Amino acid sequence: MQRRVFAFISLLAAMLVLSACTGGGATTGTTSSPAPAASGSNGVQQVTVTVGNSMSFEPTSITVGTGQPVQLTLRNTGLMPHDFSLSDGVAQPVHIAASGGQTTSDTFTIDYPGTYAFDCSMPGHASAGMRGTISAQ
Ligand SMILES: [Cu+2]
Repeated sequence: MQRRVFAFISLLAAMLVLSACTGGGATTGTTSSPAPAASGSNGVQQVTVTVGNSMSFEPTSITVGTGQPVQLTLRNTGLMPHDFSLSDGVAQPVHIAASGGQTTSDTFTIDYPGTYAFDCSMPGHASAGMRGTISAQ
């Protein structure tokens, strides 16, 4: 019995070493684990926020994983310029600007769990309703 257990453990160890050598196991059969709300390669979370002429963000609340890169795409369907500005929860302030009809994206990471406010820094836009929250879990 002892021998069998030992053999099993060494088999496990060998498998561990093997999977470590294949570099992250991206191609191994662990696809059943549920992905976070966003998808993408290398654990980058893809989030799209739409802005337009209605002085609001869609969606107004975003949930991401803590410590995982977020690629945020700002899609501006309106006529005037807007931006996504986030200064809390990130190492460096995030400022993603898109002029009318444009789509821009940038990547950032929220290092600590929490709920942080973002807004549009164009004069008057935040007070007109262009604010939202991003929660890192
Ligand atoms: Cu705006």
